[in-house]
Amino acid sequence: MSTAREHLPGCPTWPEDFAQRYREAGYWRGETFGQLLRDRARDFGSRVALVGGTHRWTYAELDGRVDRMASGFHALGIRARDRVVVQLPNVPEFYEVIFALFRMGALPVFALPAHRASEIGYFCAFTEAVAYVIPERFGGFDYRGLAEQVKAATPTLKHVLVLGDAGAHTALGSVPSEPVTMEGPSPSDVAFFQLSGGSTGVPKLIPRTHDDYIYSLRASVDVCQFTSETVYLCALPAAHNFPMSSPGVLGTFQVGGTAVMALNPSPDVAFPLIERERVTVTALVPPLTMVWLDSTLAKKHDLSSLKVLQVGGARLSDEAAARVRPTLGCGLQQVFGMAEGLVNYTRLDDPETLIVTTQGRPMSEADELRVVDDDDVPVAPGETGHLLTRGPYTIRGYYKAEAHNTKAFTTDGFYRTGDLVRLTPEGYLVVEGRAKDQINRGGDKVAAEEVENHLLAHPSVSDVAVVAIPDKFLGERTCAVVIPRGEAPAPSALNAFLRQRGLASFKIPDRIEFVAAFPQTGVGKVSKKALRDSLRQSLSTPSP
Ligand code: OOB
Repeated sequence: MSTAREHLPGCPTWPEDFAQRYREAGYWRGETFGQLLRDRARDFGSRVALVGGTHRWTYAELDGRVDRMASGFHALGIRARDRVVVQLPNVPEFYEVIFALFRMGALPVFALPAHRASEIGYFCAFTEAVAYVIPERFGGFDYRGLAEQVKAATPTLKHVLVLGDAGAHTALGSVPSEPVTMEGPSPSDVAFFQLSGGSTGVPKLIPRTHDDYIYSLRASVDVCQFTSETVYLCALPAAHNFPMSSPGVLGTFQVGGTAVMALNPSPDVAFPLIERERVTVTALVPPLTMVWLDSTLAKKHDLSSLKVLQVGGARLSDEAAARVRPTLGCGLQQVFGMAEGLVNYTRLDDPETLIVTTQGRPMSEADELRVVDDDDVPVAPGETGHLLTRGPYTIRGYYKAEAHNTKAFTTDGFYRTGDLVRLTPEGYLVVEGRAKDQINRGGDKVAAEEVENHLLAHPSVSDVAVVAIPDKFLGERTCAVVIPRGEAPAPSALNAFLRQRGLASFKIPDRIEFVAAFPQTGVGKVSKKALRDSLRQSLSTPSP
């Protein structure tokens, strides 16, 4: 990557001519997250920014808390560019922590609550993290033990900060201190790392800059018509790119609106919050949309404030899409996005057929799209092909992944999304499938190779291929097809093995099948396509 300027070592950025163009066009305005919150506190000080648990923080309060948390982090020895793995559920403190890190130029690494020792250990080691922020417990899981294990294995990790009872670690509540003045980061600096759904053995880290991400917020709030009257319900995990910035909670802050945190996206938690806080917009993945559509609770709560339900992360069926307005009484917006950048939205005033049958169009006129065949040659209009994209908020490379970047990006900087799409005559995208070796489990992304590598470590596994099998509810589930070494082990033993290795539970195979050999392609590679086809056939045939 000769043209890429290096900021934080290992983070490819945009070539200077592109950066200049994006600045001149007004996409990158030289803003930082620390300043953004300061400006909102000035303009909307007494308005409520965040609601969650027993907290109701105004913009002024949030801004003050962020200053004190940043000073506390500084007192602990955390400095600009230090990496901090943040693994918090949907609590207001999530934003207190990440804005404090933004303000001091330290870099959050956004882990999901579902991640376990395998993922967290990797994030901490790979980024040489100095701190790890966790809740005491969440979803029946005690994170303090996990932190103990990760800390013992990661020499750089100096602090474990716990929301709640800290046990042997440091209480997050004890960190804030009197504000001191700190030099902030520069707008072109990397602000944080998002995680890639990935298709390789280890998750890839996505460096996003203040400039590029804040532009994505501005473009998002514009398309989605967020205003200071917007009340956004954050029901998906706050660390994920969708509820973070499409337009999500950060987009809500961008315009001075109110974000409401739901610890759980289920109707019994979300519906009362919608009613009580007069929520106007929220975002879900397709399986949760089905749960909401089928919930009898919809009639028991006043959901009339809800104007728009955004759905994305995985393909929503046209049938489910058509049910949203009649069932929930709100509009639907389809969102096809990726943590690497590009986000497509159907527009609020689009004809219902476009909203129901497409995944929208790019949010920015500066998004460049190519739909190409296997040889990178553009397909005929309307044909299905690989989606490539480049633009002012799409990364030019993953963190410290030089070899992988040469495959994941074209030489002229287009990101290979791995998605198979078709463009409609109106210029809207329809997601037709996927070329990347990934299973999309209702929005949760599982990299086949990552699970395969873990299974290969089991003494009874000679070879393994992890593939998607169709599923009515999740869209896809994972199936591990195993060639055993000797006698086949019990599937439950293999899954227990994976759990013991600390793999997030959404990556544990839903099904394990044993075979004597894999179907092969012409050149002798495992044909995952043939495997999927034969599984589909055998699974749809009722067993005798
Ligand atoms: C979102 O981000 P990621 O990084 O978890 O996953 C991105 C991938 C896409 O490449 C595509 O394969 C799939 O998720 N995807 C969809 C989709 N939205 C995402 N596939 C079909 N239809 C859709 N509507 O998932 C994400 C990030 C920002 C906003 C929304 C979703």
